[in-house]
Amino acid sequence: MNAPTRPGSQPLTNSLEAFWMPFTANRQFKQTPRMLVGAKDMHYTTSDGRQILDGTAGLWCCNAGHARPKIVEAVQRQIAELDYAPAFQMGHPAAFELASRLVALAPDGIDHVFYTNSGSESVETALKMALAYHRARGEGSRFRLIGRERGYHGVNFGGISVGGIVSNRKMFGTLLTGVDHIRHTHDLARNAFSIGQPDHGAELADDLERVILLHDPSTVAAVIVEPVAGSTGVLIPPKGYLERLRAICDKYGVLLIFDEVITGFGRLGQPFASDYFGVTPDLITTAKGITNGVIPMGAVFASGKIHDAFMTGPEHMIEFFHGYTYSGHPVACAAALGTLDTYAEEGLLTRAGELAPYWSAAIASLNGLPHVIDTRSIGLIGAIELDPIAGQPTKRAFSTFLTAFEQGILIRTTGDIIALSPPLIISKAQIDELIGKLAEILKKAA
Ligand code: PXG
Repeated sequence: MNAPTRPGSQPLTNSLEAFWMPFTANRQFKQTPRMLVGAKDMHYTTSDGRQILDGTAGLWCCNAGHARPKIVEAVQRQIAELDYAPAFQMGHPAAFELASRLVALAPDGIDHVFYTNSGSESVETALKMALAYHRARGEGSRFRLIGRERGYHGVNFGGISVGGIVSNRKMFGTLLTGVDHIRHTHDLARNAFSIGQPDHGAELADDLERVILLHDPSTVAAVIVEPVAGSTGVLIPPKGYLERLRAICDKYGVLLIFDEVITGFGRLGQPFASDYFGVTPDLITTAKGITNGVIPMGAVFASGKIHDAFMTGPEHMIEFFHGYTYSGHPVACAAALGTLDTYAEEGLLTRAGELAPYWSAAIASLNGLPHVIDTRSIGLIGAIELDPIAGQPTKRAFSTFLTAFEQGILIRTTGDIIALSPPLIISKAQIDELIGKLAEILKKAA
């Protein structure tokens, strides 16, 4: 066994060395670790006993806040009763109950659920479903997948191939073949300081038509977009844009996939962004808020049209050669059921809509502070875009994150953009505290 050591030192019982941390500046973190040891409702507790106001719902996942009793109890009960059940050719009741409840929440026409364990797996699953759907219908020539610049669809090979974040792609070889990208919609010159959907840019959807025609529609299987792009720094779709994507997909028989890993489960004030924007895709990828982040789980929601295309051939045959050991894990299902109960009892799937005017005004109050080149908001999502320090991109936002953490608020940064997505239980007083502290930090920033 390797005893954890640093060169030249005694074995450490609690070294930070061994854990290679995900999406983290490992060396910076290990010099000045930020350790969380507890969480309740709107707050984290740090290892030095401080309370941190959660402005990000963990990583966009704890929509009902932390350590909520219904979810804790559901998980405890399930783990004692049925800890694991094989997912292939076997079932357990909670998986079916949950699927029925999820489908009841989904937009009309979306009536089946396929379980995964994360957003990344939901994306891979949806892309594979799209390809296999066309092939099952005898249109196997539709093999191309289309993503969008600046899109984030997790970190697996399909997801980074259709994704459009350069640093997530450039180190990893040739990726999937047969992928193309449409333009992103971020346009500060025309849309800076918008509240809600920006006015300009619906015509950018026509780029989808250009790409489809370039490759010929007969080769195109699906396009995947985030209705509101999160990880890339909160890009809100211009008015009319998503409707136009839908129309172009319909015209050419291309499937539309909405990646709702962050927008699903109430972030915009409706169960799904599809409801909020009134645009129904063929497939919806979800994760995060499905279990309030408590147990890893994701789900792909599919329309009847897609599901039914697979239900042909001999009945004893597997229809879709795909799935995970932990698809529909009993403990994850229990967490999800407890989560849906909590959302329903507290009206959380629509609460972001009630808070949105107050929230947007709070975000817009940051306009005019030093280095703020844009603020934007929709539902209970906000972004503050900062002018990068010349020659040192990302540094200004990251310093703001570090100071914010010292001062008791948790924010997220991507590039030089601060993204906020608090739990949906946040109070107006807590919004004031979050944005007030952030304003003070921005005022003092160099
Ligand atoms: N799709 C979208 C739209 C996402 O936002 C994923 C897929 C991947 O999910 P998993 O569960 O595989 O991580 C995501 C994840 C951030 C941030 O700070 C966002 C995500 C993850 C971590 C941080 O914006 N989104």
